[in-house]
Amino acid sequence: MALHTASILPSTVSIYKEGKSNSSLKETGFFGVSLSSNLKAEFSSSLISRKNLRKKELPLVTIKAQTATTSPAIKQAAPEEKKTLRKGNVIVTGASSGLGLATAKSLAETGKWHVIMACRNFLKAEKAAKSIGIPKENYTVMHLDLASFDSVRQFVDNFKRSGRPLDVLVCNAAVYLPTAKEPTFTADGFELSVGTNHLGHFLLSRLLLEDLKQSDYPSKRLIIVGSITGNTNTLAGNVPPKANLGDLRGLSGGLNGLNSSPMIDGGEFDGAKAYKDSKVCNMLTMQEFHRRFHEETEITFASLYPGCIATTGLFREHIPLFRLLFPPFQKYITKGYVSEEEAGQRLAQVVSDPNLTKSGVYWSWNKNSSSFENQLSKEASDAEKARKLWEISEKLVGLA
Ligand code: LMG
Ligand code: NDP
Ligand code: PMR
Repeated sequence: MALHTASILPSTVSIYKEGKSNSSLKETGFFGVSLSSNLKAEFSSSLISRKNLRKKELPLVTIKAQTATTSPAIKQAAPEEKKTLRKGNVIVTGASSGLGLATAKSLAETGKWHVIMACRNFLKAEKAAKSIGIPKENYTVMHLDLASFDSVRQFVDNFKRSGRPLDVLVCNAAVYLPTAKEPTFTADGFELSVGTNHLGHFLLSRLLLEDLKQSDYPSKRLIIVGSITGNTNTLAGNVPPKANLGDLRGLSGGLNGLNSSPMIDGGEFDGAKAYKDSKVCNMLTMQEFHRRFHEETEITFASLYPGCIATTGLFREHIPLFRLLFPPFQKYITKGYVSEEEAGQRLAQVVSDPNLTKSGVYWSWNKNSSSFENQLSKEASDAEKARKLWEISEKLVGLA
């Protein structure tokens, strides 16, 4: 059922591609992040010893050992020494359009990353990768439908069988159903927005955590895309309906719309709210991962708000008037607009910049397009709620 629901969604309209940043709210940004400065992410090879390189190895990239000496976390190598650093392997969910596709491109074209595009529509992803010009040796499309736990498990099995190490996982895919009058559900019977955006990613991340832990890459990361609209400490987060997880009673009940509400807080179905709630879950999950696993695994856990990418497929279900007015509104009035390309460079920065290794951080960009650690709302940083969310979620996905 979920698969069917997913496959009938029409594709996006692109109207505007560029924009300026916000000056009053620090959450947004402007151009100025060049690929070269963002992706100067060569890590010192001194951390990569030959014994660490795995058997089924991928093409190697040669870098100069001194390129990454600016990062305090990285040991300095002898100046003359040249060593090899294998390509990083990054899984990006929902890389068939919008932010995920732009991120895949930004990473793949550096030649330093192999991007596993984890997508529900294989053909669409292949076509998108080709048409945007992602070098074919730098990506692989693998099927993943986050609206089905079976599919998530199947994807993880397939990935493990591929023999690739996993260095970074980016949980990017999402659905937004603002005009739905009635809830729709995942294959496992959970309301589709929270089921896809949160529960699917929660299961995926949990199942791949061990792989990330095993990675010998200089910096391994788990990144979950958040948003300003889930944060009620911002103007955008106060546009109704506002995110609110309440006491999680609907989630505890299974979000099935039968004997429980399809909404996390137990209220009436509202598609826009369900999306914003799912983003709060994403941001809480990132922090809970950090608290539980950062010290032990040395994985960097991070979230971000990439800016308002008003032209993506995220708004495909919104009314045509909204899709027409939203980009100029964000571009000229809120100044929160960011192009897909720019947003992709920002997420690529969170994946690969050696300066962004701090864990537990929610990144945003200011008007000069410099990244900064942003403050989450009270609810989105509530540690007790994060713990409860974690515990309920692991029951729902069958891990506890
Ligand atoms: C609801 O509808 C759905 O019903 C609900 O289910 C849920 O999905 C929810 O949060 C999601 O949305 C949304 C509906 C009502 O919004 C719209 O469809 C409008 C989208 C916003 C676009 C605003 C258009 C404004 C006109 C912009 C024109 C662009 C031209 C740029 C050219 C500039 C040239 C320099 O949304 C609401 O929330 C209701 C709000 C009512 C909208 C009123 C718009 C006011 C715009 C605010 C700006 C005020 C500042 C003006 C100053 C201008 C100075 C230059
Ligand atoms: P898009 O709709 O362009 O991209 C969403 C991607 O998710 C698509 O590739 C879509 O696949 C995929 N997807 C949806 N459902 C599933 C599923 N069940 N299984 C696997 N993949 C799925 O939107 P954006 O690029 O805008 O969104 C990307 C992320 O950015 C989201 O997490 C969103 O919340 C976040 N974000 C977006 C903002 C914006 O302004 N656009 C602002 C802040 C955050 P398909 O191509 O097959 O439809
Ligand atoms: Mg919002 C002041 C800045 C600002 C920013 C950065 C956003 C981002 N928005 C802002 C303001 C406003 N928005 C104002 C003043 C309004 C009332 C007119 C407004 C309305 C609005 C709507 C109807 N905005 C929206 C919608 C949506 O349907 C989008 C949404 O909520 O998706 C969940 C949306 C968004 N505004 C944003 C961003 C980033 C979004 C969408 C994407 C997301 O959070 O993932």
